[in-house]
Amino acid sequence: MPRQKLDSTAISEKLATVPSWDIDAGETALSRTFKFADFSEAFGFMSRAALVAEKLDHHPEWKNVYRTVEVRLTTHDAGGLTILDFDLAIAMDHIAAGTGRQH
Ligand code: H2B
Repeated sequence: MPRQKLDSTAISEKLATVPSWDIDAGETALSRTFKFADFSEAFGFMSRAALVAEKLDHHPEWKNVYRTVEVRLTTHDAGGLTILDFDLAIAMDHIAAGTGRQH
């Protein structure tokens, strides 16, 4: 049941695996701002993340301005956080770690 909404206990446990991400007060979304060396690195990150998103059939809300990418992850179908949000967050962390990310 990957698109089953996680309860508060499960969310707390999963949060420990994504320390670079923030959670909103209502525990409905994860967010992280990535900053890269330049636009090319930022867009490269987005391209690779897009392929993972398609594979998971789970898609980010995001915004790119030059070398910054703001990401928000939530599961619209569930109205909150599911395991898919954490899976995508971890995948994005790994992709960013292999690029010219600066912060
Ligand atoms: N992405 C996100 N973030 N939340 C969803 O609920 C969602 C999705 N649902 N990608 C998927 C697509 C669904 O619409 C398709 C039909 O599987």
